[in-house]
Amino acid sequence: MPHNPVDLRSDTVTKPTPEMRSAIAEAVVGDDVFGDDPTVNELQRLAAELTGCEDALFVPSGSMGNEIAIMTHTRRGDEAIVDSESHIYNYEAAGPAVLCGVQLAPLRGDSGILTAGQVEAAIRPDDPHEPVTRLVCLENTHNRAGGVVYPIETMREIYDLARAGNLKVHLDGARIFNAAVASGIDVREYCALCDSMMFCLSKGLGTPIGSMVVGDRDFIKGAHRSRKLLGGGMRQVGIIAAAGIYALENNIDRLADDHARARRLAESISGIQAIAVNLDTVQTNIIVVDIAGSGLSVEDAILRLEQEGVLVLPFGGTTIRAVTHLDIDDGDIDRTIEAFEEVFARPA
Ligand code: TLP
Repeated sequence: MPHNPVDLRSDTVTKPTPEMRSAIAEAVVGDDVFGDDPTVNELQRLAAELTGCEDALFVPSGSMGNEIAIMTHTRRGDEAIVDSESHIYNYEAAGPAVLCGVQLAPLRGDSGILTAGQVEAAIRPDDPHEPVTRLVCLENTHNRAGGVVYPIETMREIYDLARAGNLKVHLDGARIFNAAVASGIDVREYCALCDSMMFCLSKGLGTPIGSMVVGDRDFIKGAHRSRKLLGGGMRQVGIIAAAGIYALENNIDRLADDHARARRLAESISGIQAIAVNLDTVQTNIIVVDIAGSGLSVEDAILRLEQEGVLVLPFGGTTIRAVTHLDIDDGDIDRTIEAFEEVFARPA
């Protein structure tokens, strides 16, 4: 293989750039469990400002951020409404049940998008036989749906309904900056339509570690306790927070390049007869490809692509996922298109 493989498995695979590494090396640090780390404090201030929230908390991962939010909003025996394709429901090792004692009520969305009507119908009556519906969790962009952007009007309808019914709304905004860049809607507008949000620094924004939880002061106070309970309090973690500040200051606008590259890749390979790409869902940096028509198993298809120098992930059923990110350039997209043609248009 002449080059390093083109790694499209996830936008989590990025390596810190020399500039980010020098921000890490120069970080001023302190013990963050004592609230003494100036770099963490600055990152939390910046995250609150960018999202229009009162306060923010630095957490080790997106999954822990979601669990912290669920734990903070709920009591044991409560129920949280989610969509059945959500990350919280599928990929967090049953964290809400195990860690929070919360039952999830999964609803089938349209490309991961729930309607206010669906949510309303799922709210439990006040009956001691039933769990208490306390929380609605939404995901923007929606990973399993292929990176689709949640329509803001639908978010508003769900938020209005939740407020009227005394429910909280948590947004899994792991890729909220992708949503904002693609839709042209400020992240503050999305955050105004939820009670808490988690976003990841370690995906499209390119840091090695870390996510943020944002919300009002009371919520963040509770989230602090939940983070401690889950073992997520960290010490001289300014060395990582420095990467987060660098990412928020430098890596948001460039997400548009990832989206343009995903679009070019999706459009090019959609011409290959043996595979199917739903171009409507390619709104950000994720491409889901159905290889059913190729006659190859997902395992074999992934192996063949790897032999051509391209790494992708199995994504359920007969699908595979490719994600563009900071470490992918135009040449990598050209190589990927060639690899797809080699594997799917010129089968051996
Ligand atoms: N997603 C990862 C995998 O876990 C699937 C990926 O490669 O896409 N919410 C959403 C919407 C996510 O996509 C992810 C990570 C998380 C939460 C969890 O973040 P981490 O991996 O930091 O725990």
